[in-house]
Amino acid sequence: MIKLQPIDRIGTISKKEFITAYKHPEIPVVMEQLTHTWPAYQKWHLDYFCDIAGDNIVPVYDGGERAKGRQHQNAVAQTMRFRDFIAALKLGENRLRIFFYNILTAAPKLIEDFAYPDIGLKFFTKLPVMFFGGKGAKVQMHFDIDLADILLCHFGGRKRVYLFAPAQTKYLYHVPFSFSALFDIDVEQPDYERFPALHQLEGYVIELVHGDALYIPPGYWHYIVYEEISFSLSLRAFPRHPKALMKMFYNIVFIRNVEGLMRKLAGQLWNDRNELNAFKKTHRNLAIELERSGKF
Ligand SMILES: O=C(O)CCC(=O)C(=O)O
Repeated sequence: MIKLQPIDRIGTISKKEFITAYKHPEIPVVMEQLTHTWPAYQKWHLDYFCDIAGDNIVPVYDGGERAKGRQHQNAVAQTMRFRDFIAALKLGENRLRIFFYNILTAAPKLIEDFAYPDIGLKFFTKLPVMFFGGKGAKVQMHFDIDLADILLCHFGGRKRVYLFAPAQTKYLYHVPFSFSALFDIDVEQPDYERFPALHQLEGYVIELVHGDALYIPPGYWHYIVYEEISFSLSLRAFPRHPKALMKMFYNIVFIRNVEGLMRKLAGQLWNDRNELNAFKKTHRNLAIELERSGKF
């Protein structure tokens, strides 16, 4: 199996300790009590969301679909009323997810239910986004385009999160011009025949429960399995160091637009080429690494 270590769990932590022990060395951690004083900790259950935002029309994504032809993998699959989406989750729906839903614009009343914590991160308060999924839903391995420090505050049922540091990218079959690994990579049942580099992969795992706040350092890859219907609020702090800031703009402005243009022009050929190159590059680097270490 993939080499995984549990993420540290701490009750509370001072700003100074958080910066020294986790932020600067870029190590993930769960702060168990950070949300306990928020109204959200008591109030955030599915029925409450339906009361506040049940009639909102929400975009939903199909997490079970890979990129096809000219359609981007993260294209909106359909729109529906929020309460109908929740009803579908309760009936067992687990492919459709709500992804990156900005509650500041979509359901501003929810903003009263939490506070930006003073832990040494400069949060961007215009982008409190939420994610919802049903039991069994999976989030494909990816990292976030904005390279932000993320505080993923979790509510509802349990959710398993796997994290991999940016240094592990060489084992992750990164699809060029994207922020994702190859679609078929399943961390829980790795196919080592197709993806031998996964033998080298090392990362972290944690099971989040209601109220947990997970710190995800910049550029970390994540793969997520919803064990039960649940939802998370992501608070983000954008990079401040000029080099990281430039990388963020490069991702958002250059990579994303080139990808969009090429997908329009070349359709499925573009997907096929990038998937092939993800295999080629990963296996070439793996062979070099194994040869150097004398294992090949
Ligand atoms: O929890 C989820 O559904 C996805 C979270 C995620 O991908 C993110 O925070 O970038």
